[in-house]
Amino acid sequence: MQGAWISKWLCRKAVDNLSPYRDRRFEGTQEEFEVALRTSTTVYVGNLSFYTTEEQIYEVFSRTGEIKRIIMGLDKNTKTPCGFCFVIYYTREDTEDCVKYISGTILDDRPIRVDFDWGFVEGRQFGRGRSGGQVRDEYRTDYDPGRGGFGKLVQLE
Ligand code: GTA
Repeated sequence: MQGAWISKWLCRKAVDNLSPYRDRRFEGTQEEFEVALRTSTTVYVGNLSFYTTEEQIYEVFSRTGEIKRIIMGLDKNTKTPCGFCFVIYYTREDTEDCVKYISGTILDDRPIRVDFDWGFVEGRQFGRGRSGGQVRDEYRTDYDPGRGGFGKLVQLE
């Protein structure tokens, strides 16, 4: 009994190390989410400039392996890039190398964040913020010229 609890705790720790992010729209159980994170060949890339192109992303991310697909994150209203994307590799090994070696790389003067992801499904490419962009851009209080100036809520004040 105690062994089962310890192995569950160790499993949770491993996922904590994989990603602190939990997608509230993932429809499966926590266990299914954890399996997906551990086996998927998709990464989420955050803190991108709105001006970074798919070609630039291709150039950087193909350093750790052959890329199957890139999906740019878009403002759901304007359909323009809003600072994130998904990159899908062919193999898990390339996916892990990507998180290990590319996260923190400077692209368009900003450190990008690469995170394991549970897998792309249609609709996930759109920002979930009320204004159409990413949620985090609504609460941002700094001025960030690469990500639309002030955060959306500050702009509305
Ligand atoms: N794998 O880290 C990630 C990640 N993020 C941040 C977004 N996605 C991610 N995927 C992985 N790892 O498909 C994916 C989403 C979706 C797409 C766009 O990108 O699964 P989003 O960024 O617009 O919306 O998603 P999401 O993910 O629902 O936003 P979330 O996580 O609730 O909030 C993001 C951040 O906003 C928080 O971490 C916090 O910094 C800030 N924030 C949210 N609410 C508040 C608040 N009330 N006050 C202050 N800050 C807040």
